[in-house]
Amino acid sequence: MDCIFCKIARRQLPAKIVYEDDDVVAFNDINPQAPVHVLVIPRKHIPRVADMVESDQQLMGKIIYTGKRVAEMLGICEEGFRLVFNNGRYGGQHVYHIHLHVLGGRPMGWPPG
Ligand code: DGP
Repeated sequence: MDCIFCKIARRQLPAKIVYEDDDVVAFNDINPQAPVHVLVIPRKHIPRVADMVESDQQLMGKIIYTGKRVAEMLGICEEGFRLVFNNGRYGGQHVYHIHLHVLGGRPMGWPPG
């Protein structure tokens, strides 16, 4: 699979991995938008939220739970943090392997751009 996030998950491309298990991998974003900016991905290649199937529900719940655990590990849980899934072109998605952005360490504005 010629996908950069699949390659990071297989350790064929370098990344600063902060957590991994049999299902998910969490690593620092290469272009951080906040003091903490981690991406949580499933090892399974799912391109977009729009491509999820019913049987992906538990895995995607684990992605969110991992985001919360990463926020705890990196000390941003109490102040607050943001979880984002960009989906498709208008949603601002650039890498077509589903990923959860975990952003924190500064106050976030709303609405997003
Ligand atoms: P999105 O726009 O939602 O598809 O976010 C993709 C994110 O992936 C973006 O914040 C930058 C990050 N990114 C892209 N390529 C790499 C890479 O090779 N390594 C790492 N660590 N992050 C990457």
